Amino acid sequence: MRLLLALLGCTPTSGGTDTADTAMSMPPDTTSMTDGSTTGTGTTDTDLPTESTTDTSSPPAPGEPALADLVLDAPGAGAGLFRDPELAINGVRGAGQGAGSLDVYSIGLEPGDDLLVLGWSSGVVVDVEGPDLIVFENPFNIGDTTRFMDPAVVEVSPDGVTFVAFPHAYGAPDPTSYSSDPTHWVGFAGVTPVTLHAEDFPVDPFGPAAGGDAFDLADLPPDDPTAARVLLEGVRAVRITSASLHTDPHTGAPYVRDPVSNGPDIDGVWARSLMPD
Ligand SMILES: [Ca+2]
Ligand SMILES: [Ca+2]
Ligand SMILES: [Ca+2]
Repeated sequence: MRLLLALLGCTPTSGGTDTADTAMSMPPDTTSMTDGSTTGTGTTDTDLPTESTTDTSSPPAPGEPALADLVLDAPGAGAGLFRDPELAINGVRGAGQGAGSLDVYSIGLEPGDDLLVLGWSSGVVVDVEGPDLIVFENPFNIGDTTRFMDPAVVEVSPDGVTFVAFPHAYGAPDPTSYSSDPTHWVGFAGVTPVTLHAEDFPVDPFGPAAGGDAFDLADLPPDDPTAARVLLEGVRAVRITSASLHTDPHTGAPYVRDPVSNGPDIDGVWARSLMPD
């Protein structure tokens, strides 16, 4: 996010790419997770969820869209800009096509600062017709041809321990090189700019005007036992990690990332429908 601010501050010219100072970029992480396309065993501690202090004064009725309002794990939380995980559950405040929200919690790329896990105090997320989750990160367009993105893998869990990833694939012609074309990043969060704003543009988070990246529980790998549990029991936890910490099966190496990307910045996650836990 510091780099995002640099980007915003230096008002890059149209069509420019990678105009931010790359001195702060880090080498590709060498502690890659096992690719999330199959069941992974999480190390998340969900014992001490942080209660929400969002503006939702009463719990949503069963079946109503609900903002994730529990921080189940945020190991990088601390003092400083964008290190307060409350910003990932306090409502979505998108900044439109050309700017990134600052109302975000920034996930890092290093062990101990590499994930965010959210949940819902009022129930579990269930599979209904169409998308079930929308993840709002803060990608934005730079001129007409380039989009700054922090692609992220999204995983769901029935118990906060075992996770399964939504299918994702990097489809650039050269998968060893980063592409700022959002159509090359399929099934990732952190790709679509956000227009939804809790106060200024409070549209349906699942509507076409909101932005964000949609995920459908029906798309989980059908033969995966964790996916089967998710569909039966519902989603108790959503885990978000940088794509660059996962292995691209096409290359056997971590998914490439923009040299100026330093991790996803999560503004909020909405669920389409909950049922009581
Ligand atoms: Ca669905
Ligand atoms: Ca970002
Ligand atoms: Ca937020």
